[in-house]
Amino acid sequence: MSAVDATLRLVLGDQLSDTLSSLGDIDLARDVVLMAEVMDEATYVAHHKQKFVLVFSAMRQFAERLRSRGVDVRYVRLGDPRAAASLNGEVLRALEAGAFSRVVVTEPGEWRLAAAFEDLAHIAPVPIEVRPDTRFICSRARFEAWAEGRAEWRMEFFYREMRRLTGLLMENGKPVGGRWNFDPENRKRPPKTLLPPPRTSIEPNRATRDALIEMAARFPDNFGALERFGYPTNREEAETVLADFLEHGLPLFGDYQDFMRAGEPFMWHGHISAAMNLGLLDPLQVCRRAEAEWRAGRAPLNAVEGFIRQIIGWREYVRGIYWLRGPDYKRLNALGADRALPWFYWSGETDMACVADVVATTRDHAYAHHIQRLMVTGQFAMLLGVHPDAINDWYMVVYADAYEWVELPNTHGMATFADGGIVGSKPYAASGAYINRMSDYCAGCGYDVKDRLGARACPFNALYWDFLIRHEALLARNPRMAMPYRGLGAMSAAERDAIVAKADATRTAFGATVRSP
Ligand code: FAD
Ligand code: DLZ
Ligand code: SF4
Repeated sequence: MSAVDATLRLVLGDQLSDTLSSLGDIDLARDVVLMAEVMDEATYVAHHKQKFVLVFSAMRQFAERLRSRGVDVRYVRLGDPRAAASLNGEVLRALEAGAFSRVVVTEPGEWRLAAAFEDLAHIAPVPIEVRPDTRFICSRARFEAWAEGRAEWRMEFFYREMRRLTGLLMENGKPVGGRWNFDPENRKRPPKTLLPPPRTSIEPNRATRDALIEMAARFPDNFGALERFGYPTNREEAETVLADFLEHGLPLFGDYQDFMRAGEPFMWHGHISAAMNLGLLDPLQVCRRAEAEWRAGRAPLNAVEGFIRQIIGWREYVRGIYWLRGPDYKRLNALGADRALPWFYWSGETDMACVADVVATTRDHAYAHHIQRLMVTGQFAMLLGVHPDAINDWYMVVYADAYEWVELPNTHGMATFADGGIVGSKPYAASGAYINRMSDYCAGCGYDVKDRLGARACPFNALYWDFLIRHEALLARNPRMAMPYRGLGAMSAAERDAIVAKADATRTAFGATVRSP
């Protein structure tokens, strides 16, 4: 073999896994792994400060991990004066610097980069081989085959296929416990005296401490605070967080997964999405560990099934939808939403106790749990009529686990119905009563959750009914919306007018004005 048979292997910032397909057949004697911190990735959205620290600290440690195994790593740091702005630029620079016969990369997590790698293939002097991302349980081809010929792509049916495929919580081809889904048991309100388990916040290691100082200086104006950074940045630290969750969080994960408590960001949730999306935890292994907790009698089935469903169900499903629907998915705006995002989504300065708490948590931890993202910030933006681009941008910016393959279908599909029903069969629209039932926010809020039209009426209430009025033509025939539309039907014309006026005044007061095109 000549030197020219060497392969350049590009590893992206969210591909920090020992089992990565692009590394599988590495030749330690010849090949070079390229990892590059580049401005294009740092700026295509204005990431939360904690996401920078997380990604760059984790990338740097992964490079060292590879080196310790004898891999020749070409690592380019942000700020290197020779560095190119883009990943493609770095690949071309590496190809100029060494003799390689091909470039191998695992498929990226966003259309944006998939298109960039296609462009690269046209200009690079050697072939570019893009390999499937085998860290996901369902390949893109398998998801396409599942979706083919189905009128609706509901997660629940996809999830059952994933249970059969993985054998998780299955016995003799049937779901353990006789049911696929234990969600009806998972909507409880914890007693006030029951405190969520204390969380393992990882003490920043050397690489993370350096990144904390560097990123604070590089990106001082980005959203978010760094003081409470506690993310795991390597595989061992991620294992510690997972073990802590399995022991202390999982047993009650199911019961209280939909509940929100002021000042308690993590409740009984895993707080593992950022590590999993980077590749520090393997999703199937995480699920097998959770299943083992049930088999050992340490966690009940409703918790373990609910948790596993989030990963082999929702996580795999949203990725499948993202790739299946293509880059145009992002441009859907089924509800014709055209408003600006209120400034308090960034500042947290609002009298709405629920929104203020979720924004504060988001600022301090680059995290909020699912129901906070869905039913507080997400659906409130939908009720206001905020343009999908503004909402997507916010979700991409503010969370440490944000990558478009997972953020977009959740935001566009689940939280705001901008996709018109591809992900969800109906919008997740609710009045303040829902938040009152599923949180302790309203008791400490300046607004009155029981009031619809008064000066201190909970803003969700008029906006909810106004939402039903505005989208009557689209939604009233949806069988799953029959109940709310019966409620609306019982209102007088004067009541409806008063709701519309109150909702308009709320939009104006909150700065949710019509965006210029
Ligand atoms: P847990 O509640 O402990 O759940 C366990 C794991 O299941 C999570 O770590 C995650 O990997 C997976 N999971 C749970 N729900 C979902 C879901 N709906 N879609 C995909 N995976 C899921 N998740 C992201 O990873 N990145 C995002 O950018 C993102 N954006 C979101 C935007 C909106 C509007 C909504 C409603 C949800 C979004 N989610 C996103 C999904 C979900 O909210 C997060 O995965 C979850 O809150 C992460 O916290 P956790 O690890 O404590 O999850
Ligand atoms: C998120 C991120 C950031 C901030 N920076 C880099 C980078 O400099 N180099 C890199 O390879 N990856 C980075 N990433 C992760 C990528 O943005 C991610 O691979 C794509 O968004 C695809 O999911
Ligand atoms: Fe949120 Fe309304 Fe409850 Fe206040 S009263 S916390 S605004 S739902």
